[in-house]
Amino acid sequence: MANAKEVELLGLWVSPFVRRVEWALKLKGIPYDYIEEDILNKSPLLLRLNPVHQTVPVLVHGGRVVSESFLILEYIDETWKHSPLLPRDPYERAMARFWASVAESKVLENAWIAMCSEEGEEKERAIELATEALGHIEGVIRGKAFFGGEAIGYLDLAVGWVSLWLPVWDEVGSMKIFDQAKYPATAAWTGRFIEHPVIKENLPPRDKMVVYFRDKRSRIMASKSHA
Ligand SMILES: N[C@@H](CCC(=O)N[C@@H](CS)C(=O)NCC(=O)O)C(=O)O
Repeated sequence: MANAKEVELLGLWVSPFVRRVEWALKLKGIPYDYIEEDILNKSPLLLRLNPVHQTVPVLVHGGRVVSESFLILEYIDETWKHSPLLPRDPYERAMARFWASVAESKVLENAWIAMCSEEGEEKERAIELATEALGHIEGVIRGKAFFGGEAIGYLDLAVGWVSLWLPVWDEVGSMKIFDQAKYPATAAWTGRFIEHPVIKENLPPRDKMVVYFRDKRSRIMASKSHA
């Protein structure tokens, strides 16, 4: 087991990418030091540790640096093997990675685009792509407690943002990608996910999130209209 000095995480309180790494560390009981970043004024430390993407999360373990949240989850799972996140079966592992990447590239990215777009064709198209992909995710969770089976696993952590961030983005973007009536299995799963004690204690406050994303949206809209 690592001691606290061994593991450091550079993060941002409101980031879904950072939270999934924190959830993994907490589920495995790995102590870590958390360093909050100001992504509008990035620290020399962040720029030095993650010069390629300059994004959080960044995990530092015994002086070695890993960036990109999905790669960090894999690194954590391979380094601390107890309470495994990824399934053992190679096919199941491939499927967990496949659906994580679908959720990220189709649901998350399009939900973000939709939230940050004015009413119109671009927004409609993004909503369509996100909802279509969410429909596929609904098929994956149907009949299961968690994507990982009986316990939270890699795919639960990957899709975890749907439980809180997506409803907030829907509110801020005046849209309804996550229609609970349309995706009842996903809705039931978000209820279970959010009630898990580790997750429940490690969620940002919803009201602060709304303020943060409203501001973020305005800034992005303003920069688009000046482009
Ligand atoms: N694909 C990355 C995305 C990370 C990301 O976009 N992080 C945001 C915070 S939510 C960030 O650091 N943004 C700073 C920037 O883009 O300049 C991951 O999964 O780690």
